[in-house]
Amino acid sequence: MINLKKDPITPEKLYFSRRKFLALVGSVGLSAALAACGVLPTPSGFAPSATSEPDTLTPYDTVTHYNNFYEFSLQKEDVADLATGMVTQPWPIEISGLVDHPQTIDVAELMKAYPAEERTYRLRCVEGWSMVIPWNGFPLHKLLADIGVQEGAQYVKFTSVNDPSHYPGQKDVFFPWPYTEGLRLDEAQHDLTLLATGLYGKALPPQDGAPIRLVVPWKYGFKSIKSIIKIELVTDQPATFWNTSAPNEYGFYSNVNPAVPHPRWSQATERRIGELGRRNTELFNGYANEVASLYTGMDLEKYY
Ligand SMILES: Nc1nc2c(c(=O)[nH]1)N[C@H]1C(S)=C(S)[C@@H](COP(=O)(O)O)O[C@H]1N2
Ligand SMILES: [Mo]
Repeated sequence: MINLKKDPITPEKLYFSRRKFLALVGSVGLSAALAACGVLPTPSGFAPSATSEPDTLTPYDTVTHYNNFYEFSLQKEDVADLATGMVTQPWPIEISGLVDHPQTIDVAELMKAYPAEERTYRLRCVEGWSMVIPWNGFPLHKLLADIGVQEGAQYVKFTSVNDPSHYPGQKDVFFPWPYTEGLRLDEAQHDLTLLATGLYGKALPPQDGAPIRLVVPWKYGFKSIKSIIKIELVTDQPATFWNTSAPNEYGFYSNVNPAVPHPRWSQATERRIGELGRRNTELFNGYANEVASLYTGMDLEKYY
């Protein structure tokens, strides 16, 4: 466990050597990857050579220079530069709606209340690429428990920054700013659902959603909303940025599912950034053991 306050700068090397150690003693990640390559069908047609390499961390430099953050730019390589100088302190977050203790609290206070854990997650973008990122943060359920979720709350709605004078991408009137996202309450309460405040043991860089962003590893990357300013407990399924922009392309659930193609792209395979071939995409991004029970009896093609 990494406490960001005590250890703000942990060299990447430490993570790589620790990773190697975990692999030697048989980490969950490694055994899961090996099991998967035993059961996956042989890639057909469009998949040149789906690799079954175990997960390795995506280098820090890649994680911080290949970003989707439309508030800044649609160009992934441009976001890091444009986000330099983003002011992330102070950063009050409004927590409201159907809660016992509505309040506005600064991220610094949240970080004191909930010491950061290290969680390495695969991130699968709907565009067909993926990364493996060591996040630091705390599970959302801890905050929800303390804030007191009231009877009747069924969804959690998240809202990002909203200020076209600071975020040039917000001048693009095509999009329904601010960026919003939502989770069903049980998804929000799942232990995998993280509020991330760091990566690689360092404070979250602006381009990755400083100072606090969501990470929901079994869903497409766009559910992992960056630079959150509001968390609301609501009764009705909230409108989301992508579902509002293109409802036929982006559903509310957005669970990673190789069997349900996006209208413009197959989702069967993915390119792990830094690798040559393509990998087979796994149902729920490989987290089925943990989350499949949330969707028992649901038609995943209808609720895409
Ligand atoms: N506010 C906001 N959050 C966002 C986005 C965005 O444009 N704005 N892009 C999403 C998409 S499409 C992806 S794939 C991930 C990318 O996170 P990363 O740049 O840290 O890898 O952030 C998600 N969160
Ligand atoms: Mo994405």
